[in-house]
Amino acid sequence: MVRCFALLFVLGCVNKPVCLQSSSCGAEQEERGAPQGAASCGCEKLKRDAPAAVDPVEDRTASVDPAVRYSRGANKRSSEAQADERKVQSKMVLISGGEFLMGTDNPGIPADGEGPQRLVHVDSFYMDVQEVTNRQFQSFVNATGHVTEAEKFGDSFVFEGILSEAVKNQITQAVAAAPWWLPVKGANWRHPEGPDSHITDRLDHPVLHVSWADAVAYCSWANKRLPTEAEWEHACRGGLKDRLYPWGNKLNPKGQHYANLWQGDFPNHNSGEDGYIKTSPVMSFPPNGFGLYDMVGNAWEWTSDWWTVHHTTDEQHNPKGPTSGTDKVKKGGSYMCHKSYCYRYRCAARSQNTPDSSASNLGFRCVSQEQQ
Ligand SMILES: *[C@@H]1O[C@H](CO)[C@@H](O)[C@H](O)[C@H]1NC(C)=O
Ligand SMILES: [Ca+2]
Ligand SMILES: [Ca+2]
Repeated sequence: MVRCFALLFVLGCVNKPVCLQSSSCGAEQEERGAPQGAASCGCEKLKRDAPAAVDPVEDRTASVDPAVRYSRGANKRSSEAQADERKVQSKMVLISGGEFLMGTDNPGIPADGEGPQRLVHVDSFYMDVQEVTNRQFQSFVNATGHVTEAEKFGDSFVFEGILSEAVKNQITQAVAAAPWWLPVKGANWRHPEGPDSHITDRLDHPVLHVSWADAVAYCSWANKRLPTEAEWEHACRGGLKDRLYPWGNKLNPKGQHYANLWQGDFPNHNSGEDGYIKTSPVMSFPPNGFGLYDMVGNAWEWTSDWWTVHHTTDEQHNPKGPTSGTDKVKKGGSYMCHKSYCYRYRCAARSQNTPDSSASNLGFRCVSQEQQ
């Protein structure tokens, strides 16, 4: 039976939460009882089916702490292989700690909990200058045999506008309220638009279709970790105070594009004025003041924080977000973001997905406390 996409998906790129309900899911939902959140259409999540949908034998990441499973020590590899892996790892830069103003008092999307603006202190850390690429993720998978959640589930969400006709024609589950997101069988990091696509011509693009756990597993293997939201936002701001974007307040200073976003009429027409209608090779746009590339645009980036829209104005030191939750925070927006639908390519902007979500516009980068 076709696995039902239980319904809820955060359009990372839609101002108003929209319920994505698979039209073919009705019968199955009823068998399983009321679908969570459907009544309120609280559709902030791309929500997978119950974990039972995953073969427990295959679900290796769930039972073993990824930090143990994928630590360098746990994987016996030749020093030559390890040297090769280091070569493909991202360069990191030191992000000096200190106080910064997190969030904004002029929220572009108030419902996202962008405010209030608050004083936050973060300690120094190192950050990947780039989003983790397909090549880097491949080197991790080669070394560890990691199987991503999208591969285990057998499908992932892909933006309709980048699918081939052949793949589109095979999709029977129409998504009612936001037809541009389609659950595609066989879509995963190796096949970003489904079985007839591949990554050999985009090894330097951000890896996509990775769940939160996949991202954590990669960073742990590399002796790194995901950034907290506060670290990510401090890094995004690049030393500027109270600005919208990593480079300032103007979207296109001097007519130049500073990020891979959407130009045109979402979701029907992407003019690709910035050079890319899908992802771009990492580091194709100018870095911010800290030397970080693609902090906004290209791929959304997972952070380690659980999602909440309520923030204290008391000064925080190294805040890590709530201790539990249902969704993880993602930052930065993607190549699908346009002001009309997804004004989320700002440092203060934020969105969320369930940790097992994966999609054709969601990736990550890692940080570490020590220099690698
Ligand atoms: C991973 O393994 C495949 C198959 O051996 C190889 O072609 C590829 O170059 C490897 N990738 C990396 C990044 O080491
Ligand atoms: Ca673009
Ligand atoms: Ca990004």
